[in-house]
Amino acid sequence: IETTIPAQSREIWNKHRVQKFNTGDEFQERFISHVEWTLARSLYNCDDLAAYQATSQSVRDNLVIDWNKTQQRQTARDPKRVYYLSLEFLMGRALDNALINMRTDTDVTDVGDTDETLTKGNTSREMIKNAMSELGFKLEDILDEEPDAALGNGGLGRLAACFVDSMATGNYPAWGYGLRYQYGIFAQKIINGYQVETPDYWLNFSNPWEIERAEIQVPINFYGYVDRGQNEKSTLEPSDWIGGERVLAVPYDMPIPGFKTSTVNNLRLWSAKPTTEFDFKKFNNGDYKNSVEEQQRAESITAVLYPNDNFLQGKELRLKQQYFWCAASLHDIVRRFKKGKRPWSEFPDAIAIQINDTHPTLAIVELQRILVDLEKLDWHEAWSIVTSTFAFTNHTVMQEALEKWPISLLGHLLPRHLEIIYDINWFFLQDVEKKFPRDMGLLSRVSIIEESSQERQVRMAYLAIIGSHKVNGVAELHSDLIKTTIFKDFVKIYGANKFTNVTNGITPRRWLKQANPKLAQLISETINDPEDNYLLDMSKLTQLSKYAEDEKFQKKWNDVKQFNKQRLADLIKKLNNGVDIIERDHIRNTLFDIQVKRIHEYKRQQMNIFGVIHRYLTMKELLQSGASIEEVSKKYPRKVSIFGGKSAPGYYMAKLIIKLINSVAEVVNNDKEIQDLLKVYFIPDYNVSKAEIITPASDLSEHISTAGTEASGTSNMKFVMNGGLIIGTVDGANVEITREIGEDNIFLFGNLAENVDELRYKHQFHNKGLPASLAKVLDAVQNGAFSPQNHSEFMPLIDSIKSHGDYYLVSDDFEAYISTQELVDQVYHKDKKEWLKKSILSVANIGFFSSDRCIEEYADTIWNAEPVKSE
Ligand code: NBG
Repeated sequence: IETTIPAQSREIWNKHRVQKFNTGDEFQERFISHVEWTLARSLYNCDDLAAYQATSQSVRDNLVIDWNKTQQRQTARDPKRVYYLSLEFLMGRALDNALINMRTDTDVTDVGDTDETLTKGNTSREMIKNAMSELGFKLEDILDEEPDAALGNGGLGRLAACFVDSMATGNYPAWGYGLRYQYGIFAQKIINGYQVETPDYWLNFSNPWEIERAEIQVPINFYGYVDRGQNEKSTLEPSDWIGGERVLAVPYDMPIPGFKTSTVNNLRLWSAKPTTEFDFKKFNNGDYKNSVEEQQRAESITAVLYPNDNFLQGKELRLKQQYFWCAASLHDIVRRFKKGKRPWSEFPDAIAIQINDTHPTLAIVELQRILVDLEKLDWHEAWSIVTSTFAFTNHTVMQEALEKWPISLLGHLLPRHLEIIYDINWFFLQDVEKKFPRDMGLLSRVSIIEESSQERQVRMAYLAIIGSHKVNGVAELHSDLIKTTIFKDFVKIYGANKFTNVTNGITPRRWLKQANPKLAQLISETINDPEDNYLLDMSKLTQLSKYAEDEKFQKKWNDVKQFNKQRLADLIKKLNNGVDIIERDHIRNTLFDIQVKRIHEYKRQQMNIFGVIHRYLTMKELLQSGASIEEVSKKYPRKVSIFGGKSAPGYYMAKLIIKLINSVAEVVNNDKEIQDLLKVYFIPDYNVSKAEIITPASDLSEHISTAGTEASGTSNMKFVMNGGLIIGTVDGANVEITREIGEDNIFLFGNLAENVDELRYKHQFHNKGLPASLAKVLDAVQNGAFSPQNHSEFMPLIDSIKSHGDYYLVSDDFEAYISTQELVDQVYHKDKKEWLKKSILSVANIGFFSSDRCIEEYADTIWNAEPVKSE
């Protein structure tokens, strides 16, 4: 590798080469030096926050050494590189994960001549825990000081975070590219039962996990016009995009350590800065204040994450974010490619770019612009390079989430890009016309430009398909659905091979080892894997099957669950102003029923809370008809219904669902008559670090979306990996989870995706009436049972079912839901052994859902990329 350091100086560099800390003692030395030098503190004023900072800095030092080596190795070997473009990376906390993944030099127990190097399961983390305790700190408290990096909304962003973990673990030369929002997803407060949003200024205490690359400044342009020259040259020729606004993109790098490997990859997040260019015109006009203000506005581009999940809010600033990030990332990618001095035709052999949903679709247009306008390649040659480089993942079939941008907005912000989009469309439609002559309907259906709406719009998903060589969905059902519904015409045009499936996965390092250390320990003991190699090969978990009915093992398994339920009860107590929701002695025989995810009508938290209300009303009826509390408890044994999740700030119905949950909790939790048989709790501010406590504590979790609406879901995988059972619909990845763990081990119910259209149609044109169970619930709600001050408060939730066509089919699935819940109660309380067997068998067979498997599939079938191993 090239360097500007003269040969004779290199010896000195080598002599003073930095080194990792490898022992607890060395860690302590490093820690103290960071307390003194980095934080300018000392023994006399080192609190938990400072200790967190100093620990993170020290761990980061180790990671940076491997980070540098990884980058040097990749530069030297020049393998095909993968770039994962995602507008969201919901990383959560970094320190504990780094402690689990990090390798010290002494962790290497067997280097040999194979590629495999092994580390002991717990060494780094245990070592640091002890070293910290000698320094006077408790590791758990220190870990708790870290704010979540919450640069995402939900599943899509968390998937990207799991993917970077797996790409590093699999030694792929792969970088993530995203935005460094100053404000992540808002923090949720619950005030009088309502969601209130407060800003998440996560960079408040500086971020030890990022490395600012202030020396890299990529200029990004907006607005202006295209100069077509004197003789009005064609838009297919190299064109000049002139004038407009200019901002700088500055990268911040986050090291991403793989597990049991020295590979440390990079997550590069861009931040917007004003240019230092001097605007003479403004200055001469005496408009100094305005020119400063304009410059300051630059920073607003990366100020805030848009807080919508599965919903497009077509704001100009959002489009600006998208272009800013795509242009900066491509500039970086192209610069790196050009260093290799390879011909342009080899670009797709050197680089694969995965676009996470349609948010990065402008990257396709930007690469075409770079190749045609700046590198002067012929249009068609350029386009063939572009389409061989990109691949596109679709994450939803829901109309309101599919991105469309008005022509006027796009053309104003990015005049040259709009021209390029028109030309891409023109050539595409010509091809279609050749293949399917005179099919005007088809042409207008597949055109990138939608003409039918009032404003002409650019359909980003179509542009993404046309600009990519592969398109994938995120679970089998979803990938089938996109081929038969929203992208049907494109299957006709391109053939089915362009479309594929890669079922989502999750990283078992964070979601098993880190979130559930007790279960991880039991597993590694049981399958005799003290070095935790099963976390790399989850098929090893099948060895648990043989203990599924072993009473001693079941007891240990149950003890772990009890511990985790206790841990969640502690968290809830803390969040609930020190008041217990579930009495301590009752935790053991209380079923923890959990639904945590974004609040969305299609995810049907409303059905869950209606189910809770149904249970409550029926319990009260039984009591009124003279039954004793013991008799009631036979039918409805102890249960706590736990909810959590954020609503988009502008999503009225979702916010009303949150309010209803809290109002029901208020009534139910204070009803002495039902004693402690039923409790309801809404956990405020659900996020990644809370999920790590919540997930391991479930007996049952709910994944009950209307069939055909949840593309995959990933929390379903997390819950099962932690020994919880699922109540769910035949939707998203639930289908494959069932296939893997066996249909005896999951509680499925409800209508199938194939029947949804017909059911919706019936609601529109025939009044089907409500099942009695649901009618009872809705009457109670309507009569103010949970809103005595304002009986009509929850009317919109009732109307959506009764009067507006019940789009999410709550009335169609309600009875099956209720009876399946009753079945759950029976198994849980009457046949604990059966329950534990199901739980053990589920974990034994969940290996397929490791994100390592996903990444391998992407690498083999889409990227054509190989790992780069260290030795
Ligand atoms: C979400 C889906 C989930 C899926 C994640 C990750 C969007 C647009 N889609 O079902 O709703 O698990 O993507 O693929 O956020």
